[in-house]
Amino acid sequence: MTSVNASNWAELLISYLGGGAMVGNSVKSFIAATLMIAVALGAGAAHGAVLVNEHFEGYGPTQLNWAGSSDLTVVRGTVDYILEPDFGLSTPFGRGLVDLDGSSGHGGRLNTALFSFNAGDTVIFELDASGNQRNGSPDTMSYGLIFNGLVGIDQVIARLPGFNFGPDGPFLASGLLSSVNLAADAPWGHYYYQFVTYTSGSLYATIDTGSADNVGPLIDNVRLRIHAVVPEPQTWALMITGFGLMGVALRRRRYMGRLGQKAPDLRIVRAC
Ligand SMILES: [Ca+2]
Ligand SMILES: [Ca+2]
Repeated sequence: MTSVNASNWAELLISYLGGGAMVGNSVKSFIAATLMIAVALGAGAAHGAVLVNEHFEGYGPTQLNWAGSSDLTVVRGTVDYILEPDFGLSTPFGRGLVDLDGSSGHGGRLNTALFSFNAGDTVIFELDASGNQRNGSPDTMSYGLIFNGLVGIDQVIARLPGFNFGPDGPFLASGLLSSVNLAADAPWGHYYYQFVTYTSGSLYATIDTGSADNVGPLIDNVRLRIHAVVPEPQTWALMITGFGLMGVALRRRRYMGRLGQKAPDLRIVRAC
């Protein structure tokens, strides 16, 4: 079973690392404007990037106290790389998986590298995880993203077995972390975060466990993506038209002002 306290989920999202704060409605319009400007300035930078796509395949036989991969570095404790069916463990995704609690009595933590993002980017972090499959005691697993200071995020979605959050926001947050308690027989499930940034910054993803008996949660399919916002061609046409009309309106207003007359509305200006 996955144990999550729904009532304080939002609180967990925005303040787990401290310093989080809700953004008031009055600021939302400013945020929207900032996002719009960011989108406009982002022209030509259209791209999407899969930064981490680790399925734990192709690393050979089982390696206890594994050194990690180029995408996921062991930064604390140890993890085991498992090639099924060793130890009776299995994954529905290929044959390779990772036991977050290695063979040293110190559960492991895996981090990705640090990646930068721009305002308006969409960030998606996800992984699959199961209980330890060895009739051991339940294990905690924490996973999420750590920011380089306070970052503005919006449209936050969090999905995990039996629980859905969002989309909600905006929030100022220094990270998004979830901690779940996985029973030994908890089946493979999907753990997912998605949000849009409205400030630039950098982040890394982290996965760890509090397990310390060499029998920990199992993980597979760790993915991190950051997609730049790419306005559709018709959106660009609309924005350019909008800017053009604003210019016309301003010029018209100045002209009419000199004549001492009330400026007409935009629709009349267009008719000129
Ligand atoms: Ca795999
Ligand atoms: Ca182990």
